[in-house]
Amino acid sequence: MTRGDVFELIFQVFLGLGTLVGIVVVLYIMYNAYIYRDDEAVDDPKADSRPEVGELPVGGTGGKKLFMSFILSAIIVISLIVWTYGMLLYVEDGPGGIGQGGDIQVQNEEEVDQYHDLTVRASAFSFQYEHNYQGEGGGTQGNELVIPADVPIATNVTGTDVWHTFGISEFRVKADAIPGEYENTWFEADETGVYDTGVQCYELCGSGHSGMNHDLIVVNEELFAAAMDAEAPGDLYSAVESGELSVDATAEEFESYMAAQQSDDEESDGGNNSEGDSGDNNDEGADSPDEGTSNNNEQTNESGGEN
Ligand SMILES: [Cu+2]
Repeated sequence: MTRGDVFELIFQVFLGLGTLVGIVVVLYIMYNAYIYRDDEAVDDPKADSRPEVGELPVGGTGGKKLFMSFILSAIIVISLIVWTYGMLLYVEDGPGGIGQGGDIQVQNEEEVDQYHDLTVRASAFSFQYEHNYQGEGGGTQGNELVIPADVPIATNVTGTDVWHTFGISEFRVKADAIPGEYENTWFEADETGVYDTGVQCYELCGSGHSGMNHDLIVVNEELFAAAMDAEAPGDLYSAVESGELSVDATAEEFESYMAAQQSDDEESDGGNNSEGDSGDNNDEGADSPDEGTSNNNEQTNESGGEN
């Protein structure tokens, strides 16, 4: 159950019970208003039980109804409190306790490793994030956060300069990023997709605060595992962000994307110079090939000099 599911359920239960209690109370009021109505034409069927001004209405049965309504309300309210509190504890602890009860502590990175298969350490600093995937295949990412769907993710949040707050409103998670403190929490994404400005800073932290929001990419578990195996969550992020891979792509599609990327890199490394040269020569060399060549050399020299 995701954090969103919990809050949705709490909302539904309160709405349902509130509606039910409201209907019962309103109907009972209307019923009483009808049978105790002031009408000469009808006999007063409740003459004996009609309450007097200043008296506690006993309903003719020694206060039984009053007592019952009090007990019933108490049962409803107390069970709501107990149940809701339990649900909120689940929100803090997470499935299997990976949320660590929202503990705030000072700890080192080795301890973070032990939490769960996937722990993301989010470090906020003015005015960026650094996302560190703990565990096998992990590594450090910049602002780019890509996660698998339907996997509870342990999150450990800290800050390195001023106070920030790491938050993903879509998945109802928020944790303060305070220098020297590590706040544990968790969240789970139930749907794949690209969430525009999904990761935001929720603490006014300085002039760059409004720019501290970044897309969150949620992919299927298989695709994410493939990216972790290749130690390339960053490549997966940019592949999805640029539209070259869908969030529901398969591991094979990711592998062929990576292979294509690599051969592209090799091609551009090896072929850039010759391509560039021939292009320039064709354009400029139509009138006078010598001029074109000398221009090229000048440009090369200039840029070399600047560097
Ligand atoms: Cu901020």
